[in-house]
Amino acid sequence: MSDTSGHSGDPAGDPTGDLIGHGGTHAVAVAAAHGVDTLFTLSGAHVFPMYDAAVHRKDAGGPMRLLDVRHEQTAVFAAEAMGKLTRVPGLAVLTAGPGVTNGVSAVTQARYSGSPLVVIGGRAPSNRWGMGSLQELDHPPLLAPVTKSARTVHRTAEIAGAVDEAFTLAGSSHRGPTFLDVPMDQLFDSAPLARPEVGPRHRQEPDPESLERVGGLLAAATRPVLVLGTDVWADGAEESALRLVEQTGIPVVTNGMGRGVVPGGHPQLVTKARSQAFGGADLVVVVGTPLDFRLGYGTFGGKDGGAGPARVVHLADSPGQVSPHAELAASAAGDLCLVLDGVQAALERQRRVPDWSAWLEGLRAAVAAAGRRDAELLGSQADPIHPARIYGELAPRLADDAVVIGDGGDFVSFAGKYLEPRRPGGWLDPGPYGCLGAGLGSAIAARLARPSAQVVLLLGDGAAGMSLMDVDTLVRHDLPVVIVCGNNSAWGLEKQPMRMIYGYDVATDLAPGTRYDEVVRALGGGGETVTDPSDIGPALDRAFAAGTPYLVNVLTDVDAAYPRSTFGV
Ligand SMILES: Cc1ncc(C[n+]2csc(CCOP(=O)(O)OP(=O)(O)O)c2C)c(N)n1
Ligand SMILES: [Mg+2]
Repeated sequence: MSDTSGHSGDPAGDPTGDLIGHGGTHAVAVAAAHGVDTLFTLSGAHVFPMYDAAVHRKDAGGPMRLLDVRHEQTAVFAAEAMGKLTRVPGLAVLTAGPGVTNGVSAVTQARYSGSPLVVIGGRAPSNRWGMGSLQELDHPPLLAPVTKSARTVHRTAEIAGAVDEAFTLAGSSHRGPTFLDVPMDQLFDSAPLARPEVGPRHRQEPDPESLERVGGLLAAATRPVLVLGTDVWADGAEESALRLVEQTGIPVVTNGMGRGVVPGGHPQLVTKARSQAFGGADLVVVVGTPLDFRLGYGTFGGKDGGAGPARVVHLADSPGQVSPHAELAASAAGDLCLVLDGVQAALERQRRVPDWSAWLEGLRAAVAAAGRRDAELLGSQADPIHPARIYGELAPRLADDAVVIGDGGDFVSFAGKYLEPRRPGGWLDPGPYGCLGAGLGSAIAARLARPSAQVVLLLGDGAAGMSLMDVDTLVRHDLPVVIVCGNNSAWGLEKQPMRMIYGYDVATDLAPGTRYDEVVRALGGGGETVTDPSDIGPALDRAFAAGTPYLVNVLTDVDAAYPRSTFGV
């Protein structure tokens, strides 16, 4: 790398004691103060000072890692995944115009998933604004609807404060993406840097009366279910949640990054019997996830011998997250550690000590029956391969701290059904925005965030086409990842619904037997194609041992559709 001496990010002392540096120096110093260790990007001159600052960083911690990718959406998906896994906002830096617009879907995904993320965009220089300089686009109006804040920083001296605000806002409940862009002339220009103080995260206190009411509802319930979602993990409330679960004996269903808070195999985890649990419940307490299509929009109950609908309680990390459309018996908002501990204390103050053991036993029997039904497909000898067989082979090979990433349609739905994480913070799915293409970015971030853990990326063959070129990034940065491609030569999750609605399908077929493993080999990784179910296990073993990015391309049965009861609308 050559030293661009005229633009060095080396902060120099000045007589006032402040550091002087270009705008990139300011932004990188503040990001580092917020705990960022990696800057995800794809090269563009508008943002060169950010790179210069990262490589020449001299303050505590040394250079910041630059992770350069092959498509800006991968940079943003990687930064989003970094935010989810580490609970420190991820940072993506995108060049002006097309760099920023290429990142918009991933920013939107972060918005819907409540992922802490900061995106810094380049911007055409202010001294040429309106004259038609290269890639001149006013980004904030495009980004505003999908971010917590989107603004332009007009002066070098304002960059540090603006970046500090962007990180604080992105990392505060309810978390999400923030965006700022800096005109090129201001980013290259120098000014004294006054470092902002990074304070501890504000923890919002929930209203005690609301918690008391939730305690009362729980004490009165005979068939309650607790749902734990992504924000339980994001708020660091996994221990509070598990304590509440184990001390009360309540049955639990998890979703999103709530998966693993109650470890797979735990006697109170009834996700495998969720339709019996939700159908038979008289009270459903939903924590840290919206009452969206994944939870029947917050309507539960009514299936237990004519019993009415269940009462619903929504506990959220912030008031704006309490779903307005559902009829709620109670709700509370605030830091979820405080909320969950507060609910437990409120329940302990109730005179009635509920006993839900019979209700739990019934659900456990349903879980066991579901497990017996699953076992058949997990061991399927079918030819072509049934996708479930892949999970029958993968599950016993996963360590407790494995990070599992899903990017695809039916293939990922099967993963959700058959894989139950044993620890929280290791499950990355697309969340309610459902954007295909996050896979390689998420895998890059997972490898960096959890250097010694298994990282397994589950890719539909359709989804593979959206980010597979970034295997090149894994290879260049020496980031080994196991990739399993469920190759049914179709956009399967669309093929089946279209057949159901019209009796035929179009635009849902992909080429049969495509050698996605050869793509990975061509990019410097390894891989193989599997057509016989008994070859899946040994292929996975080779993938875990490879020490390079390795894709196991499993040709599966296109007609083995996921048994879906909802299409999400
Ligand atoms: C960016 C984006 N484009 C389109 C869709 C619609 N979509 C949802 S699932 C799916 C099919 C995915 O196919 P594949 O990855 O091969 O998985 P399969 O369902 O075949 O297992 C499509 C096209 C989407 N969710 N996101
Ligand atoms: Mg497919």
